Amino acid sequence: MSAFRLPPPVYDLHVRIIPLLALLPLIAFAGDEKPEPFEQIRTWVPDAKELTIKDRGLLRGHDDRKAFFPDPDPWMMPAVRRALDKPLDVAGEAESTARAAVAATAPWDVWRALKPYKLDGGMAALGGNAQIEKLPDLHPETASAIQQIYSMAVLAEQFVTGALKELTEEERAFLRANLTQWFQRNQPGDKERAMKGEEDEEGRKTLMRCAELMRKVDRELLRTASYSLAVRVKLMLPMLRKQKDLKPNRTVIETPHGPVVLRGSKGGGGTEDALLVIDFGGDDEFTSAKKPEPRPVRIVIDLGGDDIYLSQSEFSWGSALLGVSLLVDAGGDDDYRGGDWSIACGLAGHGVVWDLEGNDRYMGGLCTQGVGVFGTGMLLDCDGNDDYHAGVYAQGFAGTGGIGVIVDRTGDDEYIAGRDEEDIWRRANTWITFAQGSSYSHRFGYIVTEEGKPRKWKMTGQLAGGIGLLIDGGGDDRYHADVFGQGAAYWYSLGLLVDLEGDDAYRTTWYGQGVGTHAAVGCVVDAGGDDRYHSRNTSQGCGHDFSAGILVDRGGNDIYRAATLSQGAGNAASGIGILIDEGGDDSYRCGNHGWGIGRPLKDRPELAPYGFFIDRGGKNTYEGNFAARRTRAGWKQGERGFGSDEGEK
Ligand SMILES: [Ca+2]
Ligand SMILES: [Ca+2]
Ligand SMILES: [Ca+2]
Ligand SMILES: [Ca+2]
Repeated sequence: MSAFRLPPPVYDLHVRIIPLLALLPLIAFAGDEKPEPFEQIRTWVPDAKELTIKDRGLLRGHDDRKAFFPDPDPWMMPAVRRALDKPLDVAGEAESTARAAVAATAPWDVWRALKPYKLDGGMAALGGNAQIEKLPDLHPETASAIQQIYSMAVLAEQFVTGALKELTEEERAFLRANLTQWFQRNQPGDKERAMKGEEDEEGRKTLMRCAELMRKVDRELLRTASYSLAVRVKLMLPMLRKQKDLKPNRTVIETPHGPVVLRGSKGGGGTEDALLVIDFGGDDEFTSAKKPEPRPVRIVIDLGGDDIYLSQSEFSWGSALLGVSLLVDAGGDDDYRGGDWSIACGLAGHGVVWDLEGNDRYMGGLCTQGVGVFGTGMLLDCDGNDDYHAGVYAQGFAGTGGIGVIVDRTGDDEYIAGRDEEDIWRRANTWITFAQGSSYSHRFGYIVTEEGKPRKWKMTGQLAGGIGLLIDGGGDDRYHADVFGQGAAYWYSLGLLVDLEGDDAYRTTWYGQGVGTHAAVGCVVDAGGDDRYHSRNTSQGCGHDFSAGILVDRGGNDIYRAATLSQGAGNAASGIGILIDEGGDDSYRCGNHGWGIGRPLKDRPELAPYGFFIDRGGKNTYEGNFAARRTRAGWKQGERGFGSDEGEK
């Protein structure tokens, strides 16, 4: 299928280029008490309705509203709806959630920390009494732990079977064959066909049928399967470690539910396609099968050593399609070499990677490293300086009905995404990334041309998106994405990046660093350190078209660089853009349309956008077209652009 996945450029260019607006001085503060930054915004715009995306004409203009927007939309995540209702609350909730998440040392605690975002339901089950008939000679506690993990795996398999029981064989096969079309690379000719007004109708119908079928899946039961496994394995880790070394380097025990593989402490290679793999140490190479069995449950536990995890197939290494998968690596510097749909990826299922120690390297292509669609993908890295490299739709990314999350607790980490999917819509040599706390979903349709020129996007259907989170605790980190990344969301989605400490560097090109586009909310919170933010366009606290984009930096001497429509910019109908810097000596450069500006659409003036810029102190410098016009008391650009800088002048 060749799908026109990405937004056409015409919609973005629909914005009227407005002349430089008169900048009026504004009396900002009445007393000595400084209100909280978001309170400050509320004093600027006392009408709460103006500061919500909801009820502001969002769905007007669509010919067949009921067909496209079922009410209630079964795939609208409650937290996405809440963010669109109250965008000013998003940053605070993201930060407190992140603080709880980095305090977590195991997946269950991360799920609990993510409570504000996750769907209700699902629990950790206690039961399960299946036994492996013949275990080799092991420390008695280790043998008991293996039995308990096995019995939980069998129970989890029953949960998965129960979750899918309303689907016929044909429907299951359809989902299995087609769900990965949810996100795929553009095909040659896609853009040309879209420009000619040809819709990929078959692609739309396939995805809509998948979404229909997914409504028959008991996703609460799938969550229960995943939670139960994670809790059981965590409890059993100390007992597994009682077996200090294991001599036979490979023992395979066949069970009615698939092979159980015990790997010795010497290290070595091996292709694995099992229900349960436990490695007792040594430097190992784990290779996924080229054509693995479609197992509903997979568990891999590595107790130590520097390991390589090699993907030869989709849904390998803590990744699942219509099932659950858990990879626990308890020690060593590990090298995860994933492909597409691998490494902590859940598609209509749950995929979890829990790495406890060491400096690790994660590599992958599309849909990798904390990706959830109709389920969750969680990558919890507890320690070390880690490198994350991916192509597209990755690193804390979600699609319809999903949550995708990376929680990296500490260390100097590097997150790099790109050079995989060329951005055919904007400019050559830029890359679609949708990574590092981002979410995206489908707005199907085609481009309508008039006199040979693209004019508008004709929508033929839609599916709401999910919630993508990247949460990083301590350390000096580097974030590098390109087009759509770093707290970026598109179409009824929420994208969040929270970095709690250290001197960090952020780089994107377009739609990055706290950006929402077309009915979505994106937010970055950096809670400390001297940081650098580089982007070009529609970034750094920018809300475009019924969206909010928020960038909050809580302190340190920071550098902000952008070309246009950034640093507190609202664009098109009902966009809300917010940049808040709470202290330090900062340097701002924005060529155009920044520092608190709302750029309205010519034909929808009643849905005017807002832009807010607040710097709470320090000695700040500005470069850009508006540099000379700021005043100590604050400033205003047009009717709906507000700025203030309380620092030294
Ligand atoms: Ca290891
Ligand atoms: Ca780390
Ligand atoms: Ca950091
Ligand atoms: Ca900072």
